[in-house]
Amino acid sequence: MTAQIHPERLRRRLKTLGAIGRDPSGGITRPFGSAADGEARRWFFAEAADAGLTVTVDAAGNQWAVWPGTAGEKTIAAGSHLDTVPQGGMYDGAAGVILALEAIETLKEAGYRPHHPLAVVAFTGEEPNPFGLSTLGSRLLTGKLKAAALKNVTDPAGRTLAEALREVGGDLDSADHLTPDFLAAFIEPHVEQSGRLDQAGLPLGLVDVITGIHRDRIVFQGEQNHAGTTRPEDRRDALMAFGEAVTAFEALLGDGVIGTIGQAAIFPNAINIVPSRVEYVAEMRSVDENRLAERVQEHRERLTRLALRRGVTVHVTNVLNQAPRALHPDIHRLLVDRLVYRQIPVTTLSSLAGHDATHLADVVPTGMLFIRSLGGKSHCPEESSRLEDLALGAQVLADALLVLDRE
Ligand code: HGY
Ligand code: MN
Ligand code: MN
Ligand code: MN
Repeated sequence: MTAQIHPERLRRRLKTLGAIGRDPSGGITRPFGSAADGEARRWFFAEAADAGLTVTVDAAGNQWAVWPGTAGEKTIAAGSHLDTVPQGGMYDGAAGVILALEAIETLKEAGYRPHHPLAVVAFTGEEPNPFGLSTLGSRLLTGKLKAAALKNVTDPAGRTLAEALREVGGDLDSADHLTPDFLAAFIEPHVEQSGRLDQAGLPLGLVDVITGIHRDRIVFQGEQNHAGTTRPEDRRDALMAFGEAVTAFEALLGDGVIGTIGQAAIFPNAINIVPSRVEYVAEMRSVDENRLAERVQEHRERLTRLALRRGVTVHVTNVLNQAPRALHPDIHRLLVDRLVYRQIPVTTLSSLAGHDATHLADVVPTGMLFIRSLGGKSHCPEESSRLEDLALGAQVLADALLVLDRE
């Protein structure tokens, strides 16, 4: 039985989904809770219904498009996320959902009769969003986030997370009853988001470990004062403290630890006032859990010392502390076999991007299939992958689902 992938259907879906939330500069902005996210969700359900799948939303707003099995076994799922970063590209997340849809649809068209239910999943809010909770849907599904602790979460406009979930068919109140126990396996196809496959001239790759991610929200609190009349020795300048902190942060990176400060705000942000407060998020990532913990600790100690010296206060709140996650060897071996079967050279990479697969991997046999990112660019409008690589990825995924279903 061979399922024939339809590259033109892939192209059409990538194009139509890629138009949702795209602005004239070409960047796509589709955070969870936005109108564009809602439009992408409706788009997915329409495409899945066209493919003859049964579509549902769970309490976390995760979307499931299911092809019922014949033997009532546990579900084999594949997918990713539809939401994006601000000014993002059209492949991060979207490609994984579209490839999963294509793989299952071609199996269906080939007349295959699945033993297990086969499902496409689009997880809620994988990216950081106005509610400050990334990988929201996969963490609620697997109990890594407890709904009861999220009752007072709002976006900056004051809209509650509960309302935003209700609007997409979820229900925060019952999200704590979610369980991944109905899943037999999960495979997340995803663009690589770095340049290793492109440099190696390979269309696809596998993943053995997903990076740990540690995010601290940091506030320097100094004293607002006049930019001209306040003597240097009287200043408690939050911005100068921030500047020194950035240099100290950068000095801690390297040797397997990568870090970013991508978001910062200055208060009151006026050209002739000594800044009283700076709020920002410092993020470190590594596949080495101990090394990551050491650098985080050292970073926090340096912040305390420099704040003291500068007469400002520093407040650190941890917003994410995600350990590195190894993926399942059986799923990895299955994907290796399917790449060999398709005569595609096998390479296995670590992922320094975070994924929903991280949260599935300790409760369900989980694997990831990387598709080459041209020039290694991602989280930007220039993100790009070749249709033929994506079609090959869908083909390998369809092959893998077939083998998994027959186990
Ligand atoms: O941040 C990440 O690595 C992912 O794109 N959410
Ligand atoms: Mn991303
Ligand atoms: Mn992603
Ligand atoms: Mn079985």
